Amino acid sequence: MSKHSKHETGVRAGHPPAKKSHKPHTPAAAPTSRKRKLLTLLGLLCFCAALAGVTYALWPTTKLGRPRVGLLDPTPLKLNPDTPPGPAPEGMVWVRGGEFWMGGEVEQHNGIIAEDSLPPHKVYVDGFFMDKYEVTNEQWAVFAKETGYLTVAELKPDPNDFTREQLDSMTPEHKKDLFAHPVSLVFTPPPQRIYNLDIAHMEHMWWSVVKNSSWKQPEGPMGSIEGKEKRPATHIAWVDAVEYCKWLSKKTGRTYRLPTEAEWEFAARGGLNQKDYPWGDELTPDGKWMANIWQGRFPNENSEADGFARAAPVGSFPANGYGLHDMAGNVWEWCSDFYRKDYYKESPKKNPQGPTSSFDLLEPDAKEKYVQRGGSFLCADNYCIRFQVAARGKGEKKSAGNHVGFRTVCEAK
Ligand SMILES: [Ca+2]
Ligand SMILES: [Ca+2]
Repeated sequence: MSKHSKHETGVRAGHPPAKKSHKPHTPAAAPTSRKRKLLTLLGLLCFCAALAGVTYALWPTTKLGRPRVGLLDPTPLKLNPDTPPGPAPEGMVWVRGGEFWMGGEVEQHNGIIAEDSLPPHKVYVDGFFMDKYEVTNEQWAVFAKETGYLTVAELKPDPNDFTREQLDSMTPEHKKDLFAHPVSLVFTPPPQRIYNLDIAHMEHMWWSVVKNSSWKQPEGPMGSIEGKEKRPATHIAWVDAVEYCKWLSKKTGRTYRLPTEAEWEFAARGGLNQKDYPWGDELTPDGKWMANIWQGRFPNENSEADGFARAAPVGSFPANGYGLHDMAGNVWEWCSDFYRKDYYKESPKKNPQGPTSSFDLLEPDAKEKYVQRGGSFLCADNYCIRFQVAARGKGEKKSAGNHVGFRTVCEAK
């Protein structure tokens, strides 16, 4: 607004200099005229500053106190009648569907606004059943035992899944070592203090490629999931999650699948309209942590104020309005949609399914990328901050780490 106002003031305050120089006027009149113009200009500037101040004060603001992008819509949401088509499958709740505002302003570190969550746009989704919790180690173990399925993280890496740039950056010894064992990514706090998180590709400072890390050994070969059965299954790639859904569908005769991104966000909002989090606009209402995220300066200091340094047992935090837990934080959750930054500018209003292909300008050579939602236990106020309900994440379909899992939806019959 201020930029526009300055431009308008400039146009009004003077005429083109060439014409001005030809205007006849007395020498005595010139200072008076200039003075009047200066006073007019000053008055206009004061008026604009006052208007900007009033607007800033009245405009809906986010938690960092800056004006939101996009107007809040006070119109009540048009939700579908809350009438499930039948009993909910085990571990699931009915999410009624209806209209909602999808996307919105998402603040990243240093006050940067995430463009891929804009613009806010009205979307309709049909009702569906959804897992109350992220799929757990216990549930994944049943699938693995019955089918013998091995996740991407449990297999040796395939060179075809790497970009040319990634392969070119490796030495022959590095390649030989990397492709000889199953590997996955494990968060490892760096020994040195990281002050600037704005440098590109900083992630390698805290992500370690760890041999034999998988859902069975989320922190690497020294750990196990014994006693962690109720924690979300992690190191799950998109292709792994899809196989789980296929197995569950075949086993039950119903249609289980990953949620679309629109279904996920509708569900995560829990019936609230355009709020920052699944529970409202305040991060810690009454001083209470509502999600498993990171407290302190990422990636060096985690005070664990919410009680967990890594993934927490599912349901350790309160459910949202639809009875869903951990829709913010704990582990990222895969959606069925391809990721594309600008999709919201053209997505259909009814049951959007995502774009027909993926593209990420930051990694143009990357293989197919899919949407992830909700953030994880690694999302902190000074970095990521993608535990906000409109925030989007992404990952290659065969990528995994100890902060990525999923939950399923089941279609109404
Ligand atoms: Ca935590
Ligand atoms: Ca989650």
